[in-house]
Amino acid sequence: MTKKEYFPEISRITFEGPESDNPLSFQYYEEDRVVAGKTMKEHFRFAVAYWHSFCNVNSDPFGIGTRNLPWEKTSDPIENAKFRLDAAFEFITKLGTPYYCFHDRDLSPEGSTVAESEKNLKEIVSLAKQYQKDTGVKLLWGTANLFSHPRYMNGAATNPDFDVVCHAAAQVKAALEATVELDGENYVFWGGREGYMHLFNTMMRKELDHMGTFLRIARDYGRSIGFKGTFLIEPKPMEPTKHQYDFDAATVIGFLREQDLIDDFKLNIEANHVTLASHSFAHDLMVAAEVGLLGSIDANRGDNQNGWDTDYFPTDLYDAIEAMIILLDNGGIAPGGFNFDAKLRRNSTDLEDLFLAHIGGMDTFARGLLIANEILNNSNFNELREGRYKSFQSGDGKKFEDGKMSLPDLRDLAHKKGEPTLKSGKQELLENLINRYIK
Ligand code: XLS
Ligand code: CA
Ligand code: CA
Repeated sequence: MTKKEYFPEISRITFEGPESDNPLSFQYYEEDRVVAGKTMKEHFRFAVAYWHSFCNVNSDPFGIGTRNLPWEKTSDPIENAKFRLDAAFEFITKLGTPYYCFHDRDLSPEGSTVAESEKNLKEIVSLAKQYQKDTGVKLLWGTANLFSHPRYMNGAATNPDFDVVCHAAAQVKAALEATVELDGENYVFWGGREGYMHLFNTMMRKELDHMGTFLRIARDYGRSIGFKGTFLIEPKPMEPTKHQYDFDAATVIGFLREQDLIDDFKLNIEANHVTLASHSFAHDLMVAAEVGLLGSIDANRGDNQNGWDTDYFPTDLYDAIEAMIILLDNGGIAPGGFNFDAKLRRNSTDLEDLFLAHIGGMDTFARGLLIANEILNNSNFNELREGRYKSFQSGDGKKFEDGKMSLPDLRDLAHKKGEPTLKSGKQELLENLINRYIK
């Protein structure tokens, strides 16, 4: 019996180059092309997000779903979970991303008890394991959905009710086991509803300490069952709570240091979360990369007009070039990757739209990589930046960097040297440089 296909009109998406007018082909993403010493496949380690791609029906607070999911065929949630898995692996192999990511509840339904939820997850995980084996698709990261169920309305690890913290732990335990079983390379903690809606019913210090304790015991359990990958925290400043504790990269790095988590955790930077925090995507990438904590990327985009968490597919070439300059400087993203945490618009209702959206995202980053590599190799981009700090390379500047100068020493130098000459920051030159390399 031939297997039912969910996307029968679409075959494996291939590279056809920039001249092609076939929307179901790659113009820039050529998985085996070597750029800066690595193939494109290795640079990006692209992943499909299970939740937006296979669970989301395009509903919004103003209306029910518009997207028909042909794999939701029965009223039995476990049977549907199996059809969904089948559709997911068909989609991922036709698109050609090497990875996928999931929440526990995307894969399998919550049961009426903890044990039943665990059983449901195990059943689907064993099928997923077989699909991974058959297709070569791998798990970039797993996570637990600690925000949809009503019990988490006041948070999970930071919930003021200990009974809820226990349920969160049960879910994380099972999700870690699923991730290990599927050879997941990372495990993500996005702070769901860890934050507050009002400061005056919240003991913020206590909640932050509970979160630290929770993460330490989760880490210890993960390590004890053989998880060797990176734990990731995904910053977000607001939504669903008015203030999320993992506000932005700088806040999370401070928290990891304070809570003794810095050796096991890195950051998963989502573009749209960073812009929600009033930074640019490049800003948080750089904050994390400069201290060796850039772990993975959720590739998507907000909307300049309103700043919401719109989760658009990423199609902004400037953003991609800036990101890829930082990524190349960082020596890559592995064992993290680029996960398309992005969703179709409410009025994108054709089955092929999911392909078009991912192709656009992959091509945008591939093109960004090619341009970033040209800029770094052929322009004076790095000299311009580093040259501004040349006064610290030797002499008194170097002594200052090494912590060998006092405040009076500096005062005496200021007096002796007189007024400094003004040195241009060359911003316009740098901005023009990026445009000049977009061919
Ligand atoms: C929501 C987050 C979420 C995490 C995984 O805003 O982006 O999808 O990536 O829980
Ligand atoms: Ca995300
Ligand atoms: Ca988001």
